[in-house]
Amino acid sequence: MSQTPAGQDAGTREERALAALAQQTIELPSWAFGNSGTRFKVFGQAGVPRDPFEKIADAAQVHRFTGVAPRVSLHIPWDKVDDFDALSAHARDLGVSIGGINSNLFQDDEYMLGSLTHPDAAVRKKAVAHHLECIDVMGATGSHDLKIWLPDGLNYPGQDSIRARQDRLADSLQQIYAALTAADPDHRLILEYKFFEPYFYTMDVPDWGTSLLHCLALGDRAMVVLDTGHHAPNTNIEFIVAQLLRVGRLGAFDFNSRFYADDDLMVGAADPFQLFRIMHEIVQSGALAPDSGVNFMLDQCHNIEPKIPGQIRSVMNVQEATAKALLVDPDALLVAQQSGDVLGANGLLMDAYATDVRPLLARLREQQGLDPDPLGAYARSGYADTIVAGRVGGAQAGWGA
Ligand code: LRH
Ligand code: MN
Ligand code: MN
Repeated sequence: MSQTPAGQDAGTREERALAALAQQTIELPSWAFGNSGTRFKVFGQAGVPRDPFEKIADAAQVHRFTGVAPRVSLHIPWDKVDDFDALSAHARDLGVSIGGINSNLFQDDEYMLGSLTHPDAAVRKKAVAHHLECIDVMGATGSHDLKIWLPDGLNYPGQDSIRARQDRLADSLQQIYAALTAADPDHRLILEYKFFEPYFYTMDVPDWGTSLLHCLALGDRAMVVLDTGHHAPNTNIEFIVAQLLRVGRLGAFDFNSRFYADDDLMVGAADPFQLFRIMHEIVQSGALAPDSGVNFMLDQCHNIEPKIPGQIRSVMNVQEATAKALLVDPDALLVAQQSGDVLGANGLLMDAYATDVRPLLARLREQQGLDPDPLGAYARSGYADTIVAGRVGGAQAGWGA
């Protein structure tokens, strides 16, 4: 066992890391299991789910082989079913549960000029009513989080009043929040931001500051969602993480990775070092604890890679970044930081990042009675052949469905 100068014993740190990793959970998006693509082409894959029941069955496979993905987020109306009680019972039977409920404000013709911010009160009313429906789905499925991504925005200066749209948004959100907390005071409204797309002059919730201001006005059950693909290039995302954790308003992540825009690629694929830096802030703030209120969700689309292995790989990438962050020696880091040891402090992070944590994660899986190689175990299970043989005419993830 190695010993760092002022810090914990490395062996002890590994044991603590294992204990923390055993508690970590990652939520999967139902839409990752359907066909998806770019606006140029959707490549259909054999065996993809034909309905929400089959999406949950596939998500349960990710949990079966990783042991850390016990919840599935739904997107309404993509995952609308006649009987949500039956859907959640189906999830339970497969060893998973329903996570966040995502509303959808980007597919109706009436929303061309906005939804919760639309100048016409009748359109805003329709958008608010959709959330009341989502709140009912939460009741039926046992979900705690209503997740809102607002696709509203403007393409041209002068097109509408930026300020009036904020006022309308505040009013619409207030109505939704009141209904949500009346249904259950513990339920949360989590508000996602995105700096561009589908509008390009301005979005109505373009950044974490705007999201936070609305959350602060709503109340303490309103939190910010940070989608890692929703920032301008080179944005220091871990700074935002630290800032939101400081004020107790980081509700959830939508993890994915990007090279250019909102690419929705597998998390940790484009920039594993960024993911490590984010997880370092999480670990330092104690936000990895299951009761911290931070929900670690994936929001990805597997356009060319197989869906279930794509999700397994993503879960493993989050686990690897987390494990590395847990190996940073907090005591030695504090000493280095307080004594102005710039290189020493940075070196502690880089040493942790350079550690091969795959053996540690293999140990974790063995402790949990799992195969140490989730991707290999899934491939050997024969599940992929079963769904290819059994399902014909799979559904699209969302757009164009
Ligand atoms: C928007 C977004 C949001 C949606 C999802 C499908 O870009 O990140 O979270 O709900 O994609
Ligand atoms: Mn998202
Ligand atoms: Mn997105």
